[in-house]
Amino acid sequence: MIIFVTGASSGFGAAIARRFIADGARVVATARRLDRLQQLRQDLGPGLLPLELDVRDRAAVEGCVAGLPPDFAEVDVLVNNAGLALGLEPAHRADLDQWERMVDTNIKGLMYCTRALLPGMVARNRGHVVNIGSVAGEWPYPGGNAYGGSKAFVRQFSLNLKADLIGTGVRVSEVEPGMADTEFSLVRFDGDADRAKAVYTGIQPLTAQDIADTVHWIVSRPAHVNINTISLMPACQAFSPFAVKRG
Ligand code: NDP
Ligand code: 8X3
Repeated sequence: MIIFVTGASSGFGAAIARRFIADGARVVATARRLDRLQQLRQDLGPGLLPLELDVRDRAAVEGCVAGLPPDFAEVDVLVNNAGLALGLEPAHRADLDQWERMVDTNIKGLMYCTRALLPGMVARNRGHVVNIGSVAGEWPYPGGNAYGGSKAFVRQFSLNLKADLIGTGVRVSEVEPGMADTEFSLVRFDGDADRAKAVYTGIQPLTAQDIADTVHWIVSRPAHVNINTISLMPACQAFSPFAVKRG
């Protein structure tokens, strides 16, 4: 089995790469930080192919997929994991550049990778697209604005992909995690390690391994079973009540 993972240099993506390599799969591990991917290759061996890729670059995505070496070319599983949240400001103060970066990465990057790899899967009558959404795509929270919007796209796009791919042997799944301790908050708060650490202080968040196990379970169901959506949160997380401003 050949797995193509975006955002494999950290967090969920790195854990997903490890999980599938442990199973004997071959993994195309992509991200912008090639040094991290090369370290992963040293740890995990030649079954992992590290490739530098910025998913926002449409031509680079197409070139990367078209140029895969024969041993890694017939991709069975695409895990669209690369993504990020930037900032937690309310919409009227948010940085429009950050909104654009989230759209370019979480939405457009995911579309580019999907569109590049799907034709091969359909032609082989075999494949699986696993998209990493978020609970933020289903439930609003203050400051979630464009991030939550981008993940709502991931949810609906995944369902619509499944509608298009009926009868092709290609499955589509979406995973919607809640709070998980990765570099997510470090990125969201622009490298402010104290602020990022505070997000997970005094709680037991999900781990990258939890998400890797979930993706692995989804992919290893029998071919006639399509897991549409999985939403998971740490036990300590729940939903907000409606906010009511009085006076
Ligand atoms: P990390 O910050 O640890 O990992 C994010 C990964 O995305 C990195 O490998 C990064 O690699 C990659 N990435 C970011 N931008 C690009 C880009 N333009 N091109 C290619 N790769 C990129 O966070 P997580 O592992 O937590 O995040 C993974 C996914 O899970 C994201 O889509 C996130 O939105 C989602 N998620 C996270 C949750 C959490 O609480 N942690 C909860 C719900 C969803 P590099 O910088 O090297 O390019
Ligand atoms: C990340 C999950 O709850 O921090 O997508 O927005 S949350």
